[in-house]
Amino acid sequence: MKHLGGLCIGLALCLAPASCVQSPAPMAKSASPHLTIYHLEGRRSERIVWLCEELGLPYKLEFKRGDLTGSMNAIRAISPLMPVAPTVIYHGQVLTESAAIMQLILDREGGGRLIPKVESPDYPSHLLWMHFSEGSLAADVIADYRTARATTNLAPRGEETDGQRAMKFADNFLATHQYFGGAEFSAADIMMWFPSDYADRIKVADIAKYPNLAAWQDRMEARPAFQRMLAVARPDGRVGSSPALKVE
Ligand SMILES: N[C@@H](CCC(=O)N[C@@H](CS)C(=O)NCC(=O)O)C(=O)O
Repeated sequence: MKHLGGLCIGLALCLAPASCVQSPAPMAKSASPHLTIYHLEGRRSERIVWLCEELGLPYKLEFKRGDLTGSMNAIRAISPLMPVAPTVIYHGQVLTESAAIMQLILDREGGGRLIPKVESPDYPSHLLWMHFSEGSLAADVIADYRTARATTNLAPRGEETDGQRAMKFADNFLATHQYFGGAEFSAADIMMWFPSDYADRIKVADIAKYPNLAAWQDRMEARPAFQRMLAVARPDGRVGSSPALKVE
């Protein structure tokens, strides 16, 4: 993937989607967004930024560029008992859980976009993947990672790990579907991208072994809204102070 323009972002920035990529001028006071996304570079908070960019919704992004600890301190200040990314302030309410935040935004502001019609055959799959992304894939991949760190042995003698099994299940679905929402791109794709990419990033699963997932990831990363998300949410093409990711 090639991406990322030279964009400066401070600790707090008001963003008008689409218009922010080249020159993220702060929004006028009257247009002050009702959504503030507390963000860690390269983490799940990118889902909410990506969603807003897909929908064309304004938002304010809070993070400390290149400083995951500083970004986390800002999160802790508003959500001391559950300091995780994403944490958002939406119409004055402090909320966590990316799927719930996405659902809320879609219910209130999506106008039917990015969710298949409830009566359509795609809706059950969309729901499955919306929840599988955190309930199984992310959970299993992160459990694998912790096991690997604790034991220096991810799976005895080539056995499939739970994270790899979850990757295979997702890959198999994409053999017959363009998107996790079925025929059309949906919020389920936004939910699934993070753990699929993360599994490869933290070496729990080699994405090359899951060709349908790999091709789908490329399609996701080519979306203009995804690129706009990267430009504002990973302005240096890297995660906190770690080396640059996917930047050639
Ligand atoms: N299920 C939650 C998971 C949130 C979460 O664990 N976020 C990570 C970043 S990707 C985090 O903040 N980790 C910091 C920590 O757990 O201390 C969601 O989907 O929002």
